[in-house]
Amino acid sequence: MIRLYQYAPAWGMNVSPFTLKLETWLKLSNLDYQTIALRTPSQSPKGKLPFIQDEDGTRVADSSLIIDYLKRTRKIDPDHELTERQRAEAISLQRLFEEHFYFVLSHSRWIDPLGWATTKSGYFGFLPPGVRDLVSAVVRRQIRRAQHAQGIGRHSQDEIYAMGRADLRTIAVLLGNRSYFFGDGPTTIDAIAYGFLANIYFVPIETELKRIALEFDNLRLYCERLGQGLGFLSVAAGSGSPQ
Ligand SMILES: N[C@@H](CCC(=O)N[C@@H](CS)C(=O)NCC(=O)O)C(=O)O
Repeated sequence: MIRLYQYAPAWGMNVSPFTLKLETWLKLSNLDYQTIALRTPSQSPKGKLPFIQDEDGTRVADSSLIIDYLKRTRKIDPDHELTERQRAEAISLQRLFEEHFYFVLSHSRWIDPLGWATTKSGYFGFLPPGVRDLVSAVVRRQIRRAQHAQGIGRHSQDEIYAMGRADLRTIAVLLGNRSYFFGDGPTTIDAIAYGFLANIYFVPIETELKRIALEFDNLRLYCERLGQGLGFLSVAAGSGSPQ
């Protein structure tokens, strides 16, 4: 069975957009997997999570490279019916989520004081109080540096959230009132979208970014439908509740 290494859950939820993307993809591809919860990414071949270990011991890191590897080795491809144009649109959207929106989301959790209070208790609550303050401050400083190097950390919070709103509006317009981004069934871009959007709607980090996301009803309903369909959200729990 595939061993999927990801972060330990917080609030009962897979709180990394990249690991939730991969877990969603595994579910929509009907592949069996076992999750292994880690507190740090230090075991990963690339120093980030997720990574997988296959039955023969092969280790692959990076959610997209893992998906390519599984498509190849399992001879499955939820994207096989996409046209060239749809593939191009999917890549553009993926880059929007992963290379831009990710940093807005990361700002809302790690830098915005409102988000940080919740992130700190949710991610580091397992540590005793003194150690928690120290460790969380070190990780927060690393993330602040990474955001500065990437560039987003040089903008004001208002500017960052305005960019987030533009990202979400773009995603909402491209989805429209369809059930999936392309065709009648989920493809890889739906796994990516779920990984990121569920990490806003269903995680109890209450920031301006979540308020903005809640303006886009079609995205919220899409996430609830996907989450229920894939068994991440229980129907009885209703909207916004993790499983
Ligand atoms: N391109 C990678 C990105 C993975 C990623 O950024 N993972 C974050 C968590 S959301 C991480 O492990 N960060 C740890 C670090 O940067 O030290 C993928 O698609 O898997």
